[in-house]
Amino acid sequence: MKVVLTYGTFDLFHYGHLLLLERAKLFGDKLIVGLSTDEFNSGKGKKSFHSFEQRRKNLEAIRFVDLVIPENTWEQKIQDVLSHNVDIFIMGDDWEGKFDFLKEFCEVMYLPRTPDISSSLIKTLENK
Ligand code: C2G
Repeated sequence: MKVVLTYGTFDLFHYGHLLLLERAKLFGDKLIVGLSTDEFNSGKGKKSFHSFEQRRKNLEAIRFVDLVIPENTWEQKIQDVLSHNVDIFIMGDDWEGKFDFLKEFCEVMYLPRTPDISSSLIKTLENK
């Protein structure tokens, strides 16, 4: 049973998010998503449009997402990798290199982002 772990805000869920999750699941049998809480987001200087519960509902409806856990801090990743027996940690390549410290505990992969779509783009379109 290969376990894959990724993190994100997944606000205004879109095709780029879906393709990341779909590709991540291909590397294992179980995909765990660490979903940024509203409190953690405000710490990132991000205010998401959708609440944590709404963003979690979106993710839990996805066939290839097996478990959603809260992301409360930057520091929890090592603990999450160990407690969930994670084999592969995957993020989009806008994070290239940022999580290499996890290589001591699991494989680390960065996948190409899907171009031309983002939550912030959707927000600007919504304000038109
Ligand atoms: N993503 C993508 N293509 C896009 C937009 C996003 O592949 N067009 C990927 C990102 O690279 C990330 C995931 O989708 O791996 C979630 O993106 P965000 O919700 O923007 O996550 P972020 O705010 O980067 O938070 O501790 C890590 C953070 O929680 C990541």
